[in-house]
Amino acid sequence: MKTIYTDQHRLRDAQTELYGGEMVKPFERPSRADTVIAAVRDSDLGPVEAPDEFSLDPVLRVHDADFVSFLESAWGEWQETGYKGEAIASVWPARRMQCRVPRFIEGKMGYYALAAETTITEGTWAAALASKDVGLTGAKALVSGEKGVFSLCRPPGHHAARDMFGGYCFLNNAAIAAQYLRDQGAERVAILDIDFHHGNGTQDIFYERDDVLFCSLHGDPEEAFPHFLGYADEAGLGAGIGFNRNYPLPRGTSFAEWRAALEDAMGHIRSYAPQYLVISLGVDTFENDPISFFKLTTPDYLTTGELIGSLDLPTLFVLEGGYDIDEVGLNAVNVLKGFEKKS
Ligand code: OKP
Ligand code: ZN
Repeated sequence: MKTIYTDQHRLRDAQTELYGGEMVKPFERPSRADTVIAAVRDSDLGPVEAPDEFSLDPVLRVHDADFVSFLESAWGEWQETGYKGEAIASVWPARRMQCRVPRFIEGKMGYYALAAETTITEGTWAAALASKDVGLTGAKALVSGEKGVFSLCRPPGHHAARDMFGGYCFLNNAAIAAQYLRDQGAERVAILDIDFHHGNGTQDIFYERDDVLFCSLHGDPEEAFPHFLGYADEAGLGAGIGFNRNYPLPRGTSFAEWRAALEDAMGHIRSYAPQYLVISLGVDTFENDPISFFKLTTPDYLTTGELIGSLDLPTLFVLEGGYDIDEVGLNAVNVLKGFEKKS
């Protein structure tokens, strides 16, 4: 299968992440994508191609215009204040306060942020734009008849909601790609999110819709980020009832337990009979991931790819998380290899 990649991802190179009360070097760093592209090149997976450039139109199909303008101007506005550090949210419209967008950047940061760990920096917007191009180019290749494509997106996207950034995400690459597939004529698209964290942004975007099925396997929000979404009883709303499925799983979840949830989700995807499948491919389910608590091993990713391949659907893999820098490449490529073996 083709891999879509650009080194524009390097423009997202934040120096700080708020973690455990300290400012640390971000877990979501450029070397992640370096490891993944190196593993792709070392494998016999197929060619690596540069993305096409898309306008903001496909972005505005899933994100609010005011949010997109905010992302575009946030770093400039932060600099104008004279603050020395990276742009970071520190105040929120909490319970019983007003959900209005204030004028000053510090207030805007809190309005549009869903968490404080993710800063906005000089190249963040350019990198986020390039990342969505990587996703859209993969989707376009599927429309042209490719069976499987890997969009090596960075920064990731699945926490980005209609009007919120955070969890290392700015634009929701998988959601933008899925909507693009709908707009190219597909009646039904399924998104399967196998990143360790709940894809709250993707869920938010499609929650009231029956034309995009969203299934997510993740660490139980009682214990894992993003903490305030991802429970099993979130089934969708209005027309979307029954088209959102969450599989929160406990600390220490093994591959056997994770696989049972995956197969249940796959059953629902099969009955939905989508024209395309989008996989939010995070490999932070790995046993040695520094910020997660599942116990998947490197060979398990091959099996995961084979299982996904057995659905026999045109499939777009969109990279999300995975923070064990040494193994993220091999683990992600194993999913793709397993898929190719089976499909
Ligand atoms: C992004 B993606 C852990 C704090 C976690 C943010 C995690 C964002 C994950 N104690 N903070 O889904 O891989
Ligand atoms: Zn994750």
